[in-house]
Amino acid sequence: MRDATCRRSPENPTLFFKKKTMAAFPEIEKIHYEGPDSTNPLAFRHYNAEEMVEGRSMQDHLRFSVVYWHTFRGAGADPFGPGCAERPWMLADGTVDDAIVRAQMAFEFIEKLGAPYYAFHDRDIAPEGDTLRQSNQNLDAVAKVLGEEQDRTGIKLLWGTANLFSNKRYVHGAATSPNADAFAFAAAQVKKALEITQQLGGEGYTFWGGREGYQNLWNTDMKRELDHLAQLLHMAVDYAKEIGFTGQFYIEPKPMEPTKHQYDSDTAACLNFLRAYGLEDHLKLNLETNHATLAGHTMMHEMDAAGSQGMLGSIDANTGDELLGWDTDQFPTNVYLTTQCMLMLLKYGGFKTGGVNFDAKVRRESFEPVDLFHAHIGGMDSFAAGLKIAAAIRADGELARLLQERYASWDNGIGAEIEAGKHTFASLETYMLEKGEIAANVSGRQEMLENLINRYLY
Ligand code: XLS
Ligand code: NI
Ligand code: NI
Repeated sequence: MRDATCRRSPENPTLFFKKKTMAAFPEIEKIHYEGPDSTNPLAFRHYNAEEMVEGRSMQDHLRFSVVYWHTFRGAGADPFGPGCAERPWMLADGTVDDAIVRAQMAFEFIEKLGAPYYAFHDRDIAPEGDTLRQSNQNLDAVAKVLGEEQDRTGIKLLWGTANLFSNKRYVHGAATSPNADAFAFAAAQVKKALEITQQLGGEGYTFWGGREGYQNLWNTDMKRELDHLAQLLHMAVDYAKEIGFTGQFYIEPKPMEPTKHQYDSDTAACLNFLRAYGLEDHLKLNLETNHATLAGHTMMHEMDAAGSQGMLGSIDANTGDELLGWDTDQFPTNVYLTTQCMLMLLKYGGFKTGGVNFDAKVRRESFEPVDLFHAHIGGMDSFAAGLKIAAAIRADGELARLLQERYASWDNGIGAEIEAGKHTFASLETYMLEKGEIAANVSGRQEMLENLINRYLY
């Protein structure tokens, strides 16, 4: 095996230099668009970066991003066994040198795939040291290389974030921990992660709750924990201002896992939280499909809920397993789903700073490096197909026309008057007393509309 011959050992201290020149995917060429008739599994059939859709290139619509955590740090561990994935960058002994090699290999992957963005947690890119100071130095060393790789390839950072959930110090949460020192450590970590994100030109910064929730209300002061979470976010907003970081902040809803209840459980809960604490002008939502389904919603619902409030920022593109009840974070391959996502995105004007971020992992059984390509190609093609179908639905206009028609009673007469604020309970009582009964209701025509959508799909 290629890996084995390269393993660093006390007898072979020069391995680092060898590894540096090693390609992680020597047998894989750059992935190209070959069109819908292609049968090449390592080619795009729908994602054609330069192709124009609604006056914008596919690349600019979709802004695909590869995540560092699942793709370059995940090895397929599950509750029943350790990771078993073959990953050329996991010769690893956890040093900064290894992290640097991994960074270079990560960029080889993203470049061959042709995704324009990536995203990371601080602890994905560099090992945590024995002290905060050491961890920060490790981050600086790897960030320097990431910067060089960005310059070399033109790949950009969609967003950065801090891992405030893996280390045991965060066993009770980070910002919402009963231990004030955990809050302080989290604040220091976010400060540094923000600096690194800014240094790398990151277009955003994401807060996902991690362990910000509770397992048991008997030991939880909910109000105090929510206040603290808001305080941490305000500190981040203040610090961004101080250092001139102009990227977009996001909060990523998730209802449960790892805790049984997370405070940022869904779009509605996040919006309420942001507004209650005066944060609504500073954060938008980063919505993830599998989190939406865990919350008992569809992704389309979450995107509409956020978009309708001007809060749709970015999406973590993945999907759950229909038969499993947890966050399996699989790659999205369902074109019905991607069509819904792209319809919502186009409806709300597309991404400004966000992107289609593949917060997704290959399943444990897909343990060969090439599976990472298959997974991302499938996700990108599914979203590209979804984009084309969504654009066709919009160009045709039939769905929009039927929707408009359904609300026609609001376009003039009493509906228009109510919308214009011209009525009160008293005046509506008078209106109804005179009229006696409402105008006839019309069928919702769900089945017809579902058939209409299928017309664009097949
Ligand atoms: C976990 C989250 C996480 C965030 C980033 O479920 O999706 O990966 O996207 O912290
Ligand atoms: Ni996510
Ligand atoms: Ni998830």
